[in-house]
Amino acid sequence: MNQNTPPEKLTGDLELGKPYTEAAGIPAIVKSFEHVFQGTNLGRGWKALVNLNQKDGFDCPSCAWPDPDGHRSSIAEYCESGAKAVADEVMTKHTASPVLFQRYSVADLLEKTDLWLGQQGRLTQPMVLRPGATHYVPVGWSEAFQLIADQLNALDSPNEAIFYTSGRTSNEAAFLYQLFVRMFGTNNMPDCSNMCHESTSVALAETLGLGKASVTYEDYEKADVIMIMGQNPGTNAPRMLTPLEQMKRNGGKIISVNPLHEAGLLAFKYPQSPRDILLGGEKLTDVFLQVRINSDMALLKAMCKLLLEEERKTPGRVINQHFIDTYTSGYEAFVKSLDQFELGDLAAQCGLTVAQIQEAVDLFKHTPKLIICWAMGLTQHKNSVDTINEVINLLLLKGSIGIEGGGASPIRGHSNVQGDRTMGIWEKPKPEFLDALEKVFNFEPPRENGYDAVAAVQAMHAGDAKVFFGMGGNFAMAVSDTNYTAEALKKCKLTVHVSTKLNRSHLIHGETALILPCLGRTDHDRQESGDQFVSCESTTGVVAQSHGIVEPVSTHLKSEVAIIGELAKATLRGKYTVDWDSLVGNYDRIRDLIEKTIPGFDNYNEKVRKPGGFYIPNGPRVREFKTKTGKAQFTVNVPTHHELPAGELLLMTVRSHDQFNTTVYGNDDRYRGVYNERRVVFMNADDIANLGLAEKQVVDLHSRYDGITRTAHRFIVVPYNIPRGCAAAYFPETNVLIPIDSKADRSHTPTSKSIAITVSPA
Ligand SMILES: Nc1nc2c(c(=O)[nH]1)N[C@H]1C(S)=C(S)[C@@H](COP(=O)(O)OP(=O)(O)OC[C@H]3O[C@@H](n4cnc5c(=O)[nH]c(N)nc54)[C@H](O)[C@@H]3O)O[C@H]1N2
Ligand SMILES: Nc1nc2c(c(=O)[nH]1)N[C@H]1C(S)=C(S)[C@@H](COP(=O)(O)OP(=O)(O)OC[C@H]3O[C@@H](n4cnc5c(=O)[nH]c(N)nc54)[C@H](O)[C@@H]3O)O[C@H]1N2
Ligand SMILES: [Mo]
Repeated sequence: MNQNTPPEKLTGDLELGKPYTEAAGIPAIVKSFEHVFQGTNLGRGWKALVNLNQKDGFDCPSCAWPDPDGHRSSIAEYCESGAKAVADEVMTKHTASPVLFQRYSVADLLEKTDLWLGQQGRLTQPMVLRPGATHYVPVGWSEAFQLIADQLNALDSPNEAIFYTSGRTSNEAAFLYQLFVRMFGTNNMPDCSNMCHESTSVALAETLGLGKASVTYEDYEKADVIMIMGQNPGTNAPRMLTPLEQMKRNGGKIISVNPLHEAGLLAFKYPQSPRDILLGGEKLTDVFLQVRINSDMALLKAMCKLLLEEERKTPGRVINQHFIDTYTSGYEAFVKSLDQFELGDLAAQCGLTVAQIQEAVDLFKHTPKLIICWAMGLTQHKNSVDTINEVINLLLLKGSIGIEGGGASPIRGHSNVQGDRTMGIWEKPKPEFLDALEKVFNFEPPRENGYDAVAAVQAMHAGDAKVFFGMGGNFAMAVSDTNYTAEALKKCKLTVHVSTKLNRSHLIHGETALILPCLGRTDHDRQESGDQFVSCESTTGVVAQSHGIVEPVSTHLKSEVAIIGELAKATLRGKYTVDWDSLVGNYDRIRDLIEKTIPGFDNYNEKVRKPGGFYIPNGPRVREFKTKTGKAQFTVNVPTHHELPAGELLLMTVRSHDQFNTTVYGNDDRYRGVYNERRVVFMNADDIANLGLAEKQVVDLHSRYDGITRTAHRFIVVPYNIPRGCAAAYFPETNVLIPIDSKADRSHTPTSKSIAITVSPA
């Protein structure tokens, strides 16, 4: 039994049904309402739903999908996942108040499932776990700040502290947070991006000069072809299905590249369209390429080879030579490198035929209006940066960057993960950013790079870092190698979490631990100058305001901005000239400072008040590429071929339909036909037979790496439509299997989607 993971027990109630062949529709609406109203006070739940993603409401905390630029549904721009995330935050039947912590010791709470922990409701008061204590007890805010400040100031170096950020933190809080951390003296600011789209940020910075999407919301509807790679939008970005449906109605085509036939890729019923509900929804995918795990680079290379062949057949119609000559560099070397690869070999690596790949290429060979979308299926492998570079090679061949209806579209996860980076939450800040901070705030920011998420764990483990401060998130469960990470956190002098809900990271603690409860996205935020709003940046780079509307569950909650302000005052003790109280009292003043420091935020306070917000400048969108060569960069990348020994499978760790990252809403994964159990492993029926296993057999999963075997106990075998040699299971339960130093080259993202495992009867 692993002591730090969710209990490795089975519910004993697993039911298997048929996987869905469409997403949304009536079941999703019903589910949304069930989730909002179950366990909530009716008025709060309804109030929250009608204000979700409205121009004067709050930004949905569930994902970073942008809101439509123009029309918005009058009921709500919501989806089932958003409704669940909102319900999770506004739920009031229970609260995780001091009574809960009095009743259960930390050891008792560790025995509970993540589902149970989340169900205890919102945290209501700051809590402290003193050295050697068994229970968390209430603590006053000022004592809590003093305790943190004393520990921080007692460190031998500011670099012994780590300041993590999850991606829900607003622009205002993020800017203030990084300012405080840099004034304290370190760049140790790992964030959830390190485990998420870091490979994207690295690849796009190398190739396009900006680590962000080059498309706008309208481009999705105007595209001729959208290729969706390694993403499950039906569960993780359901509002994306609305423009996809619209583009299909406009005659567009969709190619899906995924080892699984995810429901949301197959067909969609718009939950707010009576036509869809009566007549059935829109078939979404035209060509489905069921690739093996991490064979996407081979697929993209095969596509590029086929495009070049097509160009020979119809010169001038396939490749945009003018774009290539004017805006790119490295084309010749790239084309030459393709000669090393045989089409048949590349297709075989993917588990596809050349004819299947040709069918996809035929859809976009004569149009540049091609968008490629991707998410975790592309970013969490060892060679992810190279794979994403290959995505860009294809788009550059077609001249699809900087045109209407075309471009690169990483789909970000957390609702403000992109904004947090823009605000400077980054362990590798750009010199220009630090120069601006120095000028505006008259101090010398630290210049050396800090720890990313994996390096932070290793530093704590080695005793080089002693204080862990988490602004949101659930670091212990999110990062890889759960047991190693737990050992690392337990070595700390102090662990602090600013949180809305109870989670396992509060229970895997340092010598002293603090939980600081904060307002969430839905909560009304009042400060000295009156009601405040915050702002967030979507995946397409729109910055818009978010205004909480429900009364906070407890008068003890503080906003993240207020928490940072108080902490900065206590720690820095007037060392710098920032008037933290004045900034906390009126967030407009923070936005004024952001405007002074970060390019693209001119007239921030005015522009952010416009309904729908504003787009921040984006070089690639206007064909300005701030790369080393000043041009968009073709790159030469070599595909990795996973030749696994007999008996091994390549495991990808994915999200179920009933979770938000480490927050488990329920034990179902409706779209995949799994009910009442999360400890399942999806396998190909032939692999099950070959390994001498049977449907519903209970097995252990093992990964062997550098001579160490890691085991995740008790998973139920579920036969599934997945390529041979591949397997899937849910995170965070499987994070025990991923070695801490198994990470992507250059981006250091844990390899959560390619872990070699063996399976043995439990
Ligand atoms: N409801 C809900 N919404 C969410 C989240 C949530 O947990 N719940 N999380 C948010 C966050 S932070 C993020 S980052 C996003 C995540 O959104 P996704 O990236 O959609 O999330 P995953 O479940 O990790 O799904 C990865 C998909 O990639 C596929 N895949 C895995 N390996 C490969 C591969 O090698 N190649 C290809 N082509 N496909 C592969 C899997 O089959 C799966 O469909 O969602 C955000 N939105
Ligand atoms: N094996 C495996 N591991 C993965 C992944 C994977 O696909 N496979 N995905 C990775 C990805 S993409 C990501 S983004 C990370 C996610 O990593 P994190 O961002 O660290 O994790 P979350 O589960 O999103 O964090 C949930 C907690 O955030 C707190 N919270 C919620 N809202 C707020 C708020 O408004 N303010 C504050 N202060 N706290 C709040 C709540 O207390 C809740 O318990 O996990 C990564 N880990
Ligand atoms: Mo993410």
